[in-house]
Amino acid sequence: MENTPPSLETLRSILLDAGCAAVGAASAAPFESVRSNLEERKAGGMHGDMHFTFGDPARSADIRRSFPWAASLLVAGYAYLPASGSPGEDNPNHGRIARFATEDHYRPLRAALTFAVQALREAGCEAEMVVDDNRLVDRAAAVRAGLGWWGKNTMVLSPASGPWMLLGSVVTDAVLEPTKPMVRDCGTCSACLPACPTGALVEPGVLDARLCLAHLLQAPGWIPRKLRKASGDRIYGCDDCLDACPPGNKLLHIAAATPRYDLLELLALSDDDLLARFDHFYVPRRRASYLRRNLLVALGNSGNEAAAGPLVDYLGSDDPMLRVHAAWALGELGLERAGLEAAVVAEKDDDVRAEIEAALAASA
Ligand code: B12
Repeated sequence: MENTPPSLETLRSILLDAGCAAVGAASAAPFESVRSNLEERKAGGMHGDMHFTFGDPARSADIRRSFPWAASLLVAGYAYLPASGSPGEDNPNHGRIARFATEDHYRPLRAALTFAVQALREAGCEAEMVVDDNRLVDRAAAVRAGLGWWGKNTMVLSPASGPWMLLGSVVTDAVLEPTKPMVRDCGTCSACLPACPTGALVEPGVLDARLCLAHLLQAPGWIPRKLRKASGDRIYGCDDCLDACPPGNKLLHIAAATPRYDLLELLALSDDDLLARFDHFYVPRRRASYLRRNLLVALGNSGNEAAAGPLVDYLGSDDPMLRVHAAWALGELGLERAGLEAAVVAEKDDDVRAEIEAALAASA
């Protein structure tokens, strides 16, 4: 077995040939400010009860706690904005999915990183792929490896791909020559801050996940009533702070329009089919009801009267969360007052009843 690790140039070629847009290397030393940032966000409740990297900040900010042999991080960015593709027909019954999730863009990123892992292992090195994993804050690795800079929307922005880049790393014991971090920032631009529909970017570079639609649409539980309208036609994810970001926005002019998805058609799928249709989404405990909840809210915002029948059916659901969101949607649409009135009388759960009453008040 050969003992010289492949050079960064060799690894870069492997990753670029496999479709990555940007590659760099960095030391695997701990990320001190990341740990304190994670702890501060958590202490202030801004993590919105997420675990992920917030579960154990000391571990997520120091990759050597997971891989004691780690010397370097080889970091890659995969630009996922599609240059072509046909947008679905735009009508009020259609919803959208954030661009990172219209298909499984992590798959090609992981495939590319696997080639780099193989090259390192063939040279006798330790190498493990870490992508969207709780053991590493991917953006911190990317900034240190010179792939981009911290944007005020908290995204890592790259000169060529703006915020439209997924990130992943290979942790290795090979000592790779570090790439120079980018000396760049957003300057006076803060277009993303007012663009957030819920004001979740509370300061430049600071996101309160309790308000972030991308978080709420993938979190368990009820979507807070005051944020449901702002959720608009979203089914999963939110791109507003990326769309508004000039390095992101300029690329939208040359990209395909995002596909649209028929809300009623999706709602009619069985749990298994709905989960299979979006098997690359993060869905808590793989419960299809969280996707249904999002569809109900989008229908409430659709203005589509054809939603009335299916929504009334959901007033009789065994799942209190679905009764609540169906009632809200009917209230917003101003439809089926009689159905809502009957549901108030039948409802045994106090919290759900309060929501149905609010829906009746909204539809009055
Ligand atoms: C938890 C998580 C979320 C949460 C919280 C996001 C957040 N901002 O923290 C939720 C569910 C809301 C989310 C949403 C999205 N996510 Co996400 N998410 C993650 C995850 C798993 C961990 C992120 C994390 O640890 N955050 C912790 C906090 C502390 O980090 P931070 O907010 O980035 O904070 C940094 C800045 O504030 C900076 N900073 C501190 N002070 C200051 C001051 C200024 C002025 C500035 C500019 C910066 C700055 O330092 C902090 C770090 O120390 C990573 C995957 C991973 N394992 O890393 C993906 C990841 C960050 N997500 C990603 C994506 C694509 C998204 C979405 C775009 C998806 C979508 N379209 O719906 C949205 C974007 C929303 C947004 N503006 O962040 C990509 C980002 C790629 C990129 N180019 O940046 C990642 C890296 C996944 C991946 N492997 O590609 N995500």
